[in-house]
Amino acid sequence: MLSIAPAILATMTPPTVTPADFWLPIGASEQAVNVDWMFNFINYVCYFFFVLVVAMMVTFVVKYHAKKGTRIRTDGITHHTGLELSWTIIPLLICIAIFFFGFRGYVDLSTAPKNSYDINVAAFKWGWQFKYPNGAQSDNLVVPSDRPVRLVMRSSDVLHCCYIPAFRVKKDIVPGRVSSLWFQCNIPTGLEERDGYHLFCAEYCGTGHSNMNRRVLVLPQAEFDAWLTKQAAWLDEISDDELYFKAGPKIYARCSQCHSIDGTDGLGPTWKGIWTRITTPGGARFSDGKRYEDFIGPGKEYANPEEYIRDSIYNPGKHLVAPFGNVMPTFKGQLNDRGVEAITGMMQHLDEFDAKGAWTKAPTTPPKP
Ligand code: HEC
Ligand SMILES: [Cu+2]
Repeated sequence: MLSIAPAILATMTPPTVTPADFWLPIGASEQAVNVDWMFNFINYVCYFFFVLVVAMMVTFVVKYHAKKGTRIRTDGITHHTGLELSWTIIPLLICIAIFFFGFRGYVDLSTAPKNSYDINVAAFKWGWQFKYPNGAQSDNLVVPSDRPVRLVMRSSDVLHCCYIPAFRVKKDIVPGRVSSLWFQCNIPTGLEERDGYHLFCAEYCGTGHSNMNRRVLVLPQAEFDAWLTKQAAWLDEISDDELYFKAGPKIYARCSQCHSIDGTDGLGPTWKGIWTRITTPGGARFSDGKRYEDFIGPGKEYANPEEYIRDSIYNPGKHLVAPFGNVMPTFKGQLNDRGVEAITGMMQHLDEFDAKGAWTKAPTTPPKP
């Protein structure tokens, strides 16, 4: 008898993980328990009535079907008060229960606890930028475990939707509005990208929609704090001469959905030969008919090519490379001077990188001691 007690206790304290099953992926947030319970409740109600309705239908078809050679007319059927009351009142009670539990869950999901940790989220075509209170930024969402986290979300262009299935949270991000959602996850994942929970944009937002898949990495508070400090200063920790190959590829990951380095034009012009193109007179034309030499050079709009690249990153719409559209988002406030320096350096040394942006000069096998 005694051995059963812990098992009963375990069912009384709600678990913080619900294992994946046929319908739902693993539930890794505190909210998941309630969401899953509601989902399963509605699901079982549906099974019950499906079986009931089909069973009665089959029974009646078999029992009352017209037999060969008989022509029986039934008297007009009036009604059965008891039956009608029960098939009205029972479903009504079930619907009220679903509304009650659903509404309570909705209010809970929409009201973040006061001690939540806020992370700013910018959704854009096509990617995410996660900004932390100390100024750090990241490409995947990194959050502390064992405390509520609130995402404060804005869109810089069209409708996007932040969806983290494992946390059972999902919220539209409407341009011009601030939306928020919150969750608490108590199961750390570590910093390995493949271990993270999926984060999707769940609102079809154009050709690059699928580039918005990211991971949510959950770290215990102390590890999270350490990561945060390091993340805020990551560009400063790299020495000047290593900047273009250590920081360049990481930054390029945010440009690669539009800019290739293998010579194929995408949404934006390929970067293959970009440095030569910009610095050699007679290069590509802009939408307004101008060429690079018309505004790059001493005394002109940009004193040197570096200035032009910097301005292309901060004010992308100013000079449009033909025939491309004005679709590049500004990276003002997201890439600082050192970031621009790193990516400019990468453009000057593109022959040292492979088609995916990995630095090929890196030693592939560690030198023997
Ligand atoms: C959503 C697509 C998109 C993303 C993401 C993007 N760009 Fe662009 N970029 C464009 C387009 C389109 C153009 C051409 C039109 C223009 O000049 O604005 C362009 C032009 C440029 C130019 C001028 C190129 C030239 O040949 O003169 C530079 C430099 C540039 N981008 C840098 C970047 C950097 C650095 C990043 C990443 C940090 C980036 N872009 C991310 C779409 C993008
Ligand atoms: Cu989107």
